[in-house]
Amino acid sequence: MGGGLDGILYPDTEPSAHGMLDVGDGHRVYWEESGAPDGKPVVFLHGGPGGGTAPWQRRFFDPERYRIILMDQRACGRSEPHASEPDADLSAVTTWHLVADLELLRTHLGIERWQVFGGSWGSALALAYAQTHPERVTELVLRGIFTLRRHELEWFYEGGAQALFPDLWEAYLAPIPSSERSHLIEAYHRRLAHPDPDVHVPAAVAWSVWEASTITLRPDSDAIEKSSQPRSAVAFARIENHFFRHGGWFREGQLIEDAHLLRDIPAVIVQGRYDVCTPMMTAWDLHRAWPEAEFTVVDDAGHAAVEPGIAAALRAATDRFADAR
Ligand code: STX
Repeated sequence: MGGGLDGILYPDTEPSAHGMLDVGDGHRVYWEESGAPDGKPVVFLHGGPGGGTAPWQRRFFDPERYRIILMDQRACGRSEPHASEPDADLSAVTTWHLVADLELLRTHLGIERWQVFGGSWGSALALAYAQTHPERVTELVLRGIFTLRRHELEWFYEGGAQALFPDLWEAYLAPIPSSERSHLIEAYHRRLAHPDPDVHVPAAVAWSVWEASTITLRPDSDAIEKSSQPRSAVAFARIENHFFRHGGWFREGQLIEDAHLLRDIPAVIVQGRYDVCTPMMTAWDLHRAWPEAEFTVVDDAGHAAVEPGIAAALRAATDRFADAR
């Protein structure tokens, strides 16, 4: 992914350091650093939850001006133990564990304050982190706003978005018998948690392919194919489903209600007009609650960070913030 972004994003650079940080509860998280060692620190928060990071995500930041940190959240990407393992235990994988992990990583790397950049689930985690530790955040760059309210989850996983993708919705429903289709997140949970790969793999693939095939304005066959690889699909689907069953461990509406805590943090919100996964209603609610944040709607884009108009707006934001201290 990211191949169509030459000319929009920066060239890729290799990490100058990487490691596994012991965050407790038996979890170790992968982190890496690239760009300028004495540059402005930024942390990239990946989506899902459960998506893991990828090298192209470094490319949103000028490698001569930014110290670029990527971290795979608990149990996905290169972090261990991995949620695809048969006996995976997700009891210590919650939003608030991830917020604490970011603080551990920040201090481990000797960083006082950093820019926080996140899209989709990454925007939810960025909001949760910044609302908990506002004094640690220099700027926020957010895309495809997702706050895990009940109606957001119902829209995408319980039946709203089928209005736009009835064909793909049939494949999402396929692993679930009709008697269980009134509560799809719970029905998926029973299959994803099942120890037998013949049960959890097809469910994980159907869940992940639904998401991958609806997040871009036009179908991205590469991304769809990648989303069906069993190891990453099982981790992605298990972790997402686990977070969504629990509403992200937020009070309903918490991330929007608490936006006032962010007043003093310079911020940019980038939202695709045709985002089917996290429709613009949520970004709009956040904009209304937090008018100080710059709000940009990209009129010819869906959800994904790789949509050209979205990528360009994100890069413009990080460029503008690059020399701020
Ligand atoms: N999940 C939205 C999200 O964060 C509700 C997301 N969707 N797909 C992704 O992230 C990947 C691109 C990481 C697969």
